Amino acid sequence: MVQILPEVSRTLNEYLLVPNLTTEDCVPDNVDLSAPIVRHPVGEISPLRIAVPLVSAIMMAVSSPRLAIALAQTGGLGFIHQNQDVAAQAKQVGAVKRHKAGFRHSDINIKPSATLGEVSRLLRAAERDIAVVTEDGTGTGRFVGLIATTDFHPQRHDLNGTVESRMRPAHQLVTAPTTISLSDANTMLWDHRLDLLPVVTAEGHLASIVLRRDYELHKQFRNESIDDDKRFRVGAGINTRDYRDRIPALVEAGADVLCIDSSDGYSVWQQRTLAYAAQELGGVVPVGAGNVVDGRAFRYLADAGAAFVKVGIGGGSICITRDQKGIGRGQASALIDVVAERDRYAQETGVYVPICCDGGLLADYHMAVALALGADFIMLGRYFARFDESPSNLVNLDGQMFKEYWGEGSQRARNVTRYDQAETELAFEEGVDGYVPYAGSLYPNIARTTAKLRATMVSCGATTLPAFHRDAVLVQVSQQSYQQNGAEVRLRTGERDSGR
Ligand code: RVP
Repeated sequence: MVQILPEVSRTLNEYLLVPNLTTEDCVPDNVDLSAPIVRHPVGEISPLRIAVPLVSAIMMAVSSPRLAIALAQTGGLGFIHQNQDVAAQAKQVGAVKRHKAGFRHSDINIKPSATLGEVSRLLRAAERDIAVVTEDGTGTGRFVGLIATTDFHPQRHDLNGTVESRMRPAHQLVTAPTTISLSDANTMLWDHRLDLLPVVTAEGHLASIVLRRDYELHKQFRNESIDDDKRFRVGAGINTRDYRDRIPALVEAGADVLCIDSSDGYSVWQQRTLAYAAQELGGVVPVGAGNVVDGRAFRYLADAGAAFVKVGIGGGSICITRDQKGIGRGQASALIDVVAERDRYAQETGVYVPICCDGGLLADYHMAVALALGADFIMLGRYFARFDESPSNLVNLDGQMFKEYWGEGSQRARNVTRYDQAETELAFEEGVDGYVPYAGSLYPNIARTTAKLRATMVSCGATTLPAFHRDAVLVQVSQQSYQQNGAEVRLRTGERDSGR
């Protein structure tokens, strides 16, 4: 007979946290947000931990090497997507592992033939003061010069004039060769009083840039996710079809952790993939599995050896799985069920299997609710897609800046392995293709989000995530509260940070 679960399916949006006593030591600076990523004996430390419990979604529109590097710098972890051939994905993983900290891919570039008006708009949108001029306007084109907001003024210069007419040309600038070390590059920044040092190949092409701003930021990166050789940590998605080829290539490229990328992880295919990684490859790299929404599926994957289990079906901002297939569960209900099983499993077996809450987090405080409900770390797509560091295009729609963002189940991504569809074609879509409001660079956003998480935990009297799991008190909100929260107040200036 059909089974109907007694509980209503609830989302993270339906809960609020009730403060606990805050004591003298319970201050934001004392809050430790570090989290385990992979399974470990109860009472011991996980062999892979991160300082900030945020990881990027295994998606084309989200997890590029650039985003993974920025996220590792700030203490999180990026997962390079598997919706590409094995060699291409391994190359992206290798790019993160080989990245020399401090050298960054140039993202604000313009052609010499562009107008001053265009470069002015570009700089304003990106909140930057300086753009690199390359022959083709890309981050690897022939280096032609630099143009800064101090090089022109709308009242003095015709904005229809070219960038070339006001830029500082390459032959007048200090540049560095690609063989330079970071410490020498930083010395050049100071010796020559530069804000930006272009690193140029022997053929005259831009290789990377070193920013004075990053030198200052670097001192703040006390939380970097790095391995024993001081290389950035990076994760990668795999699937249940070509894992025999993909896993060895990703391990060879240096991936620190893998995750089976699937919308429904409660399958014998995942069990076989995990068994292959454990038996044939001797478990050289931990493999997470998912996604699941109940305790039965958690236990199945934990028994199969999953390093962590990812929770969430149908809640992603770009996801239409619930409409298309009627499959899914509210993220709060799913977490409550899976967390209870994780804790039972730990008691019975002595093994703690971390839980990743994936998708559908619409406000920063939803992360706090998910962690309070027992999640160990959070996977986010829409959140990261909005930043400079995500790989998608920045577009201007009616004067407002957006980044493109599309689901892995959309026609644009056609991730047939994630949705277990036929070889190359999607019979139907499970995701949409759209835009998310542009939110600038990842660094200040992560700082703001983690400041909020710390503040919430302080209010709840917790300075570690295990204490937060143990002590948090949550309450369900009523329909009436939603209506009251929605009461509109017209703001005097600008927009407040909505946390979205
Ligand atoms: P969000 O953070 O709400 O944007 O959700 C991201 C998550 O949504 C991903 O980690 C993945 O689990 C899921 N996803 C990705 N593509 C699709 C889809 O096309 N339906 N869903």
